[in-house]
Amino acid sequence: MLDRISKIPLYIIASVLFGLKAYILYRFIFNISLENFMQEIILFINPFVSAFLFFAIGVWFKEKRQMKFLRYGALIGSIILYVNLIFYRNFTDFLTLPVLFQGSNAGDLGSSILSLVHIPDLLLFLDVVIIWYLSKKSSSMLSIEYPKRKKVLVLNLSIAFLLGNYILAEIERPQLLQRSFDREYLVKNLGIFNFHLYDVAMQTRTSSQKVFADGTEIPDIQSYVHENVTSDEKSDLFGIAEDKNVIFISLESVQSFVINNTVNGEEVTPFLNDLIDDSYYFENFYHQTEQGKTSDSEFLVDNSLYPLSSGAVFFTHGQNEYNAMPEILKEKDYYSSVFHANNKSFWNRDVMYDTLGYDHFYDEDAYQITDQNSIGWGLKDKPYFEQSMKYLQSLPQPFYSKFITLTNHHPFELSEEDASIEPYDSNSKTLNQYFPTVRYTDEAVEEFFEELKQSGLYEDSIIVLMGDHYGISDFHNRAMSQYLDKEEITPYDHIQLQRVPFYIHIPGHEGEVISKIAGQIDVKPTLLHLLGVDTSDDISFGTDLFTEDRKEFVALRDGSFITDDYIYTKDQCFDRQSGELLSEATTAIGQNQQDSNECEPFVEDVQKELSYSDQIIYGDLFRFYDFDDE
Ligand code: GP9
Ligand code: MN
Repeated sequence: MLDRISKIPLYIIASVLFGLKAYILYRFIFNISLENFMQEIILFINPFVSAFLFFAIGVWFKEKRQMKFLRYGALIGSIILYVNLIFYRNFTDFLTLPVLFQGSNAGDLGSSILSLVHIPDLLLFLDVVIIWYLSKKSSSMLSIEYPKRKKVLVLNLSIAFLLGNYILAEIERPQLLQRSFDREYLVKNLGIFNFHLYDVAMQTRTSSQKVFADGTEIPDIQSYVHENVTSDEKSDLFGIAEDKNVIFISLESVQSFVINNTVNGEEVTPFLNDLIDDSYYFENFYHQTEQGKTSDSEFLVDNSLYPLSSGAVFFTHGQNEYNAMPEILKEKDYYSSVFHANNKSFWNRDVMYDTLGYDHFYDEDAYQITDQNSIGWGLKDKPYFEQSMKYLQSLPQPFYSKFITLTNHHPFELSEEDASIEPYDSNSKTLNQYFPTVRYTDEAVEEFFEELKQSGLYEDSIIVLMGDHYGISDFHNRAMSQYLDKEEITPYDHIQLQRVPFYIHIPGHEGEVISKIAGQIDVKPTLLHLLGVDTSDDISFGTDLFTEDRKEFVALRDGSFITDDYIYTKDQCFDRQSGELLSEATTAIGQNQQDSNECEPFVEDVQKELSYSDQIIYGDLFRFYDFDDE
């Protein structure tokens, strides 16, 4: 037996043994959720790819050292896996650097650690024992002294494997690394070790940016905010909802174009249409999210700061100091919570919600999720609201509770019995299916309103509804132009399609339709003012939507913007009302941008504002600023 094995170099044996162990661990102990066959395959491949990537480095060493490298490599690798396992048993999450060094999570483990160690865990070190034994027993047979050419070949091979793994992962989850949405996804697709490398790289980048900040940047930002953003004027509605509960509903992927619109002759959102009649409804309200999608919209709402132009700030800066809505409301004795039936580490929510000051996160573990009551991304919106009610009723009041719906998420799957309207008919399956799922969410919200009324919570609450971001991307422009009965979707139309519904429903108030331009950045000051909280000392970039004295533009994260009169995007300036192209920046070499560009005066301000917001986040500037003392 040993004879036969001896023909195989030890670094290959180690890769196979270690890879197999890691696979078993991922598949059966970490309980990583697998949604399709492709994910099964990737999960099977990646442990071997990572193991090979590491152990193949051994060929560069001489015999003795090679054996030592493999022995200790296997041991350290196993320890890393094991530490993750212990952490996972307690937190159902994977370790990250901040959690290890600054977070309270790892510290919490202290006393309970013994209960997390199980005797059969020793089996996890079986491969180390085998590798150790083989390397001592028959090191001369198993060690490989390759000529340089072969060493390079092995190296290339391991890189090729890694690349292959990465490409498969990208096909499964486009922009996996740039968007970095979920630790479980990263581990599932790339393995724990590559995930740790990625985490280290990301954290190093973040902390190096922080190192150069010292707080001297704040006065400039503050004076910009005072001059251009905040206003001393208080609206008539200031304090109107003092001490009321706030129920915030984030409507997954709902865009404004479905509101008061029909498909195949049927209303798409009958409930949301009716709700306009007794709510403040903002018809020119834009989402300002980027790659962080829902999490970006949450970030905007709670902080009135912009998300980042790439990556999800929930992930990259989840440990910064903020002055978020839950923290501010805590001073007014509000209890803040989030209801969302998804994996808690998605978008790093578990960590970020702590940072933002939420008291509790009802994640998927709080819900009874079965095959019957879920579709697509998870629990369907109707049972989700229904199951949330008991928790909501048990909360101390006043509360700030955020609900994040899920059913109307790409690829907009819906079971037949849940579909009240027929899909649209175009070349885009995505757009076609969008309408019935939006309708489903509309019905779920209607039922939720009923439940709120029955529970008696309704009267003591204000209910805020907001679309989080677009659901139909530019990729479906052809179908979209067909639906909107337009020849094509121009850059102007594209910006107008970034409008999402925004409602503030105050029971007993008539409300009104408000046409002024607005954005997600404005939600925080608007809500805080309704609750009677003075925000003049906050550093944020939004304005109370009920005051007259407002900032002149709504900036989108890519530098596009909307003013009362103009829409600017891709170096083109349009008339906001008519959509007429007013001027285009000339980019030809030797020519300067046209001075006649009506949008030009705002371009710089928008850039300045976005970069101030970025500075706050990259420099973690709020750690130098004491909001309480102001
Ligand atoms: C996931 C949900 C959807 O928990 O918020 O995420 P999205 O892809 O829309 O950002
Ligand atoms: Mn979303």
